[in-house]
Amino acid sequence: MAYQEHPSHNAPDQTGCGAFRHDWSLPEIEAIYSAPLPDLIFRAQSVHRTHHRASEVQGCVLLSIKTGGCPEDCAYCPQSAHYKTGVQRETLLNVDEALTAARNAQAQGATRFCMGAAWRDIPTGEPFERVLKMVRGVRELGLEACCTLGMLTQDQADALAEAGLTAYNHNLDTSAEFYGAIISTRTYGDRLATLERVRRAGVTVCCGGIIGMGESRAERYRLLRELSSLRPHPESVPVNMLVRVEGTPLAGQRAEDPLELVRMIAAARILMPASIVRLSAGRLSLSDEAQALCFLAGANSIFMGEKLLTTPNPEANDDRALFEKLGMRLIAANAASEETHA
Ligand code: SAM
Ligand code: DTB
Ligand code: SF4
Repeated sequence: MAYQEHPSHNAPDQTGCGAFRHDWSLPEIEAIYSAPLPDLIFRAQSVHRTHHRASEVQGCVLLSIKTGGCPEDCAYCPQSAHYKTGVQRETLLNVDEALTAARNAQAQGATRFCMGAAWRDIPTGEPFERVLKMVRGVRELGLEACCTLGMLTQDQADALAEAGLTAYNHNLDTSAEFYGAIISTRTYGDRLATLERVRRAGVTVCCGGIIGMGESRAERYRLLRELSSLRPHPESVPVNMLVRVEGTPLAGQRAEDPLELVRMIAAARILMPASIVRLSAGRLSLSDEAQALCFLAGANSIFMGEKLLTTPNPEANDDRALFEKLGMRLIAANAASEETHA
């Protein structure tokens, strides 16, 4: 039987009471995540093809607009001021620098431009006004604009919405239970409160996590339950594999099995059918075959370009060759902005 492809690649559950479930139980999530791999992939593909075009991937490019010196102590992060990682502290970029990078991203085929700042929370005054100008400029280019700037107030969320921000990235990273082992300078509740403000402002939510930090599968089930209980589901769900950076407390973690990443992506796809699932940090440590499995599992977005925020990412040529080999393509610009505001 030929699977029907959904005309809209992402039709978010805007009401929160649509066809999508927000009450997945831990035993159900465990059964999905730990199913025999062929069964898991088949189920993920079936869901994927109902809501997305299976051979298309959204290209996003990241830019660190304010690097290093972050007061938070996230154990995975090279930008935390608590660790000596060699990342130099820099001031906020100017608007022209950001927009030049956005134009380059567009020329590379990206349809979303994501700007990240190593802030605990967004400062007020000129720096925030500058970020708003960046957002307006990115939108004027015809790109989706995403920001990840730490915690924000309702007024800041509303101002970002007003500037045309498409999405705000704010990850839960792991389960509430494991959170304290990774971050001590803020709580899970702080994170959820920011997500709530983003939602209330009418900006779409980009929220996911990291695997490979020493968490058990049970912690991943809890993260997946948390993400899928958000109403509506986050429109995009980044799944990162830990990039082990020298100087961070997690530098000595053992390398995660790529098949765990495949399972995590497949489970996210099944639990949150219409969301964009982004194969995020960690691609450099994956073979072409492992990345292909991630796409089979339902990943339909990647970060392109040689750099994530501070760590390396596959070269543009390598990604081009990979897509060619897989017969897959980037979502074209005019089809990409269907991630509507909720
Ligand atoms: N300061 C903001 C915040 O924490 O929301 C934005 C920037 S922060 C770098 C964005 C996300 O990048 C984190 O939530 C985390 O999921 C991911 N990240 C950071 N360092 C990572 C690493 N070494 N490996 C994988 N993901 C990482
Ligand atoms: C996300 O979930 N992953 C991206 C993006 N959102 C901001 C960031 C990955 C950062 C990896 C470490 C670095 O390059 O500094
Ligand atoms: Fe700061 Fe974000 Fe890095 Fe945490 S993840 S240290 S909040 S930049």
